[in-house]
Formats: sequence, structure tokens, C-alpha cells
Amino acid sequence: MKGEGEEAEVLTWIPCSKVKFYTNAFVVKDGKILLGYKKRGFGAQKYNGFGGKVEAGETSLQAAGRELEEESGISSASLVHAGVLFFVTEDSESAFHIDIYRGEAYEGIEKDVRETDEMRPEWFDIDKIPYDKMWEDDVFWMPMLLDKKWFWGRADFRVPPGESGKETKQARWWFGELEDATASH
Ligand code: 8OG
Repeated sequence: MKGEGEEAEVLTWIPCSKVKFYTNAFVVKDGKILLGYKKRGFGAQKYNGFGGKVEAGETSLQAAGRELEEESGISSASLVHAGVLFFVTEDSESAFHIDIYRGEAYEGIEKDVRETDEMRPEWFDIDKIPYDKMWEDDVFWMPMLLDKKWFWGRADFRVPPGESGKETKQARWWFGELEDATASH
């Protein structure tokens, strides 16, 4: 609590003028969700969906299918656009625009799933999602993904005051659902 006369701290959104486009796909089947334990690179040691950068000449949906197959072995889940996230972080010049997809899985999909150099896939009950080992923002929008509510949101990541040189943490965010978004997808 600030004392009387002190100025309240106003945390502004981080300005950004560049953006990179990413995808992230979550396969859900029979009350379980497929997550990958990221073994190396950006987001290592966290569980996440399967995704990456949209390459030149690709649509976001094509990128999502390609990344899902490359990282998990699944080639034919039918991907539904589930939401859009926008992340801005102090330690990156570009913001991240991430199209999130939900994979409706077919019978027998389990046998396609394989570990890759980058990801170790693992099924979790949807009521036992390991949020403590995921990106900080995921807990806010994952319930909407599972509920088939189309969602969007933004999170800004900053190095906490007094911790210069340390990792960024989610500092300001909002996430919400759009009621009627499914009609156009
Ligand atoms: O190619 P690479 O694995 O570096 O792509 C990064 C993946 O991480 C991509 O699918 C987008 C995703 N991603 C972020 N930030 C966040 C986040 O805050 N939460 C989740 N769930 N995924 C994220 O870049």
C-alpha cells in the first residue's frame, strides 16, 4: 500500500512496432490433453502445446499442422482456430502474435505420438494440467480453450524491479472470450 502523498505506480503497456507470427496447437481427446515437455531452446523445461513460427508463404493453419507433425508425430488431427494471443516482452525486439489451435483427435491417434529432439509428448487429465510448469499466462486462457470458447488476450513480460538481468515475468495482462467468434471459423 502506498502512503498518502506518494504517487501511485502506473504500469504502462510496453510499446512495440514489430511482430512475429507463431502458432500453438493443443490436442484434446477423451478428457485428456497432449502437452510437450520442451527439451531445448525458447521455453525449455516447460510444458506447452506444439507450435512455432509461421514461415514465409505459409498460412497460419498450414504452419500449425506442420509444427504439430514435426514436434509430436500427429499428422491428421483436425485443427480448429481457438484463440489469439499477443505477447510483448522487454527482452525481445518483436512482439509475438500466436494463433492457438485445438486439435480434435481421431480414434487411435495415440500410436502416432512420438518424442522428438525438441519435445517429449505426455497426456494429462484436463483437470490436472501442470500450470506450475507452463508459461505463466496459460492458466488464464487454457480453461476457455478447453471450454471451446474463442478467446484473445495480451500479456506483457518485464524484468521485475530490482532484478536486472533476471528473467522476465508477466507484469500486465488481460484475457477474455468472444461469444460469437466461432461462426467465422
Ligand atoms: O519455435 P519455438 O518453439 O521457439 O516457438 C515458440 C512456441 O512457444 C510457439 O508455439 C509460441 C509459444 N509461446 C510463446 N509464448 C507463450 C506463452 O506465453 N504461452 C504458451 N502456451 N506458448 C507460448 O512464444
